[in-house]
Amino acid sequence: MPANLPAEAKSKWRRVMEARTPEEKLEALQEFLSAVPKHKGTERLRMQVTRQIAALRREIELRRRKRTGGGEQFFVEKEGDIQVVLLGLPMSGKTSLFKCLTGVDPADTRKPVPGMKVWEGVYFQLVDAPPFLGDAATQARLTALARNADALMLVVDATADVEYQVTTLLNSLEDARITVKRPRAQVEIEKRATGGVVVVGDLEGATLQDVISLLREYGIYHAAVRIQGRATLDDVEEAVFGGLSYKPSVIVTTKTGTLGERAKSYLTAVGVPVFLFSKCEEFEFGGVAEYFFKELDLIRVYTRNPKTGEVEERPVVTKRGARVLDVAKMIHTQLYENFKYALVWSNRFTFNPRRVGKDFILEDGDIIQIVGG
Ligand SMILES: Nc1nc2c(ncn2[C@@H]2O[C@H](COP(=O)(O)OP(=O)(O)O)[C@@H](O)[C@H]2O)c(=O)[nH]1
Ligand SMILES: [Mg+2]
Repeated sequence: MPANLPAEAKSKWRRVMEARTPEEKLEALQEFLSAVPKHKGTERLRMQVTRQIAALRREIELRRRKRTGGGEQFFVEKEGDIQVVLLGLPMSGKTSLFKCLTGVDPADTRKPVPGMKVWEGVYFQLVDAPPFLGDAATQARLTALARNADALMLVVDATADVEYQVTTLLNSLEDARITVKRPRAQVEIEKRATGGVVVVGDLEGATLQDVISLLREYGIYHAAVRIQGRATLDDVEEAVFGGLSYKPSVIVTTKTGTLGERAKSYLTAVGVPVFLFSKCEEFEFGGVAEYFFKELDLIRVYTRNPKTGEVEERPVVTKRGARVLDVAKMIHTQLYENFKYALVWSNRFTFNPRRVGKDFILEDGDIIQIVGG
């Protein structure tokens, strides 16, 4: 990573951060890039900045077209628990897969079309997206759709060139700083007006003071640095240049029940789970759903009606680590405001139910009854 950047490059990076328009930013990025020395240690940074410049050029082009009435942004309001966008080249089988899973038959997919699929009480909102075309405008709109989603299904025609299709999709996502594989560490830097530098999460081989000094070199004096996993100083520095956004993803191959050896070995190297779609009734959506659910670090909590003793069929879906009070808030503000204690049924207890307080941490499958005062 960008070890030992000269002071000149660092000060040029400040100009990038201070840029207020895409045009200003583009110019500042180009100047920055020319100030970065070329050696092994800066290879990744240079590649990243090059991609950023390419993405920005596309954004500027898109804006220009919009002004002349050329296009609009794609956006699908989230419904259900997990939003999954289907991406693929034209005729790759997106709409067939979408129809199979949701029962919805889109008449027109020049705009994204949503549908719902339930798996074990979890509501997946699937979005059949327009196809990836070669043009920059479509690409920008589709990656914006992907960025807003929780997870992605990359749909590829197994009777055509699999490697070409997957690399096209992955390169476009990468240009938009979206990764389909879980990074070792995820670092997010939120700049603030006051309060100094605060680190939330674990550092590896670095101290808070190291982070403070590093950020100061980039002209950042106040920021919240949030880390998932364990981040090195390099990971933090990479986040200064715009962090990666992780979207759990699967590849779905279509139109045949078998894959050629070439396609198989290529897909293995890509390293995301692969599912075959040829006959609708044989498609293993359960495997896809379970993978997303796990990668997104979610749990299901079931609520029990105190009057009838019945357990609601649809669980509350929330992040692992959620406390009783967080779930109370999600069910009803009244339950939250009048909270006294809760009863929890869980197969990890020897005796059920257990009476717990507001900070008790729930787990997948727990049943909860909230008692107010
Ligand atoms: N034989 C076969 N044809 C398929 C399969 N999935 C899609 N197709 C066909 O491939 C074409 C493109 O499919 P479609 O779902 O519309 O692709 P989209 O453009 O990605 O939405 C259509 O003619 C489909 O009937 C499949 O599993 N088997
Ligand atoms: Mg389609």
